[in-house]
Amino acid sequence: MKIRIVVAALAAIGMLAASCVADDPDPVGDAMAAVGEQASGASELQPGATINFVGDEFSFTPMEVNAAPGAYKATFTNIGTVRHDITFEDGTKIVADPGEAVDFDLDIPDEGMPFICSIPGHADSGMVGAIITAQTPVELVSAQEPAVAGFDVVEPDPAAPPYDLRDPRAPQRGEGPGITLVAGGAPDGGDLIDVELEMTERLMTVAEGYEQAVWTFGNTVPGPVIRTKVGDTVRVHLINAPENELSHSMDFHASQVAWNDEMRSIAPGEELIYEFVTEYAGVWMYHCGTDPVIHHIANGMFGMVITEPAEGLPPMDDEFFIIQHEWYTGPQGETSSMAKMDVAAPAPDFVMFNGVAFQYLDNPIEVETGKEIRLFVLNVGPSIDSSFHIVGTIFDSVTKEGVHLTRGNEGNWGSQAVDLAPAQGAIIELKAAEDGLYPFVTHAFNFPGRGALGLLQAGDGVPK
Ligand SMILES: [Cu+2]
Repeated sequence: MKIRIVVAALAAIGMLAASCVADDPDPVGDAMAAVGEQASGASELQPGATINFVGDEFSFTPMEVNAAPGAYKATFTNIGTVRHDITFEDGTKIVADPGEAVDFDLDIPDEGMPFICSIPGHADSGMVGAIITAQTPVELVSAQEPAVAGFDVVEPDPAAPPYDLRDPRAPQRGEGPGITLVAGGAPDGGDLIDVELEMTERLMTVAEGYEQAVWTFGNTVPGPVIRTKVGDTVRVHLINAPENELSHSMDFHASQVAWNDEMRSIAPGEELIYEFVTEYAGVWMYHCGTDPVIHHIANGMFGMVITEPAEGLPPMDDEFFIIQHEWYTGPQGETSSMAKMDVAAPAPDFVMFNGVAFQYLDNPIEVETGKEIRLFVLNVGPSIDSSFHIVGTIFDSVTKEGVHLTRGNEGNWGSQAVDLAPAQGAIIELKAAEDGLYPFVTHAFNFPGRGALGLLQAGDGVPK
């Protein structure tokens, strides 16, 4: 039932018409009609028949096929907007891009067999099914129901590679990997920030002893910080690496563009140009918006755009960026757990700054005593609020989501913690009053012990 509603809704807004094969005027209708015929035929399919499977975000139709053991023809049609596969227990794996229908041979064993979409997150989101025969054991049939029990504990692996420390210094405008500032190079005569951004899938140590299969912008988690000024044109050449397994996309919160144009998903090997003019100042999130969005964000596909006012921010010696996010640990060497992150009350295994739990506790960020420093802080979630606080300091200048607390204001008001819901950002200024250590945390205090704890070190870190 669910699939029909989703298909009808997508067809109504024209998405499927735009993304499906051009030479079939009604690919969705045709695929669904084939499935419908199958369902209305004999209750148990016989060898030699053709079995039609349809996949989309995120289900198979049918979820259950009753068939006698034997050899069949089969077709897998992807009517969704991202790549899917149908993978059977015997190892048969058929991949179909959006709008594609793939014919294949299928041997059904005596006891039947389950099938899933093997793309990370897709089975957890509902892409599971089974071929049932008369001999299928009852416990295997019931095993198709999604598990609701607790999650497995993932043990640390002493052999996991050490993590790569992320340099927290904020880049200057036009600075960073793949980023070029072309003065006067924009179509409107303004400055152009040119960004070459490849989306990759790789292994990364996200906490000591925990190596995960992450998805990235620019091969790092978080992706590169892109710094601009109001009025700049940002031209991003987005590449989905050909060796990747998944479709990906980009959503710049700093931009105002149509969701189904620049933000569309692209398959491995595809590229697109995402161009926008930065009209508003702020600390903006960017992220992959491909379904399931929560998994693509949580598995590493996020980053920060800093847009300064047209006249620029007052210069400051020390500027850093801090991005808070959650990690829902999957098995060692695999992606984060979609099942863990997608519950109503999520319990992340780690909450961390700039991609790795505790990295700035192990490697304190050095600042100068008594000098004002500037932090660009962003919470990318995907689901949990941050209360950003630095022990032993008071924030005297805060610009959060367009609201400004000014240093030296009448009454001398200050700020102790900046509340950032997922996708909110702020510029925070403060100073370390004396030599020593200043821990920074989210003041939601169940999380510093899970990784959201770093240190600012003023002077040599030793109080005088
Ligand atoms: Cu993605």
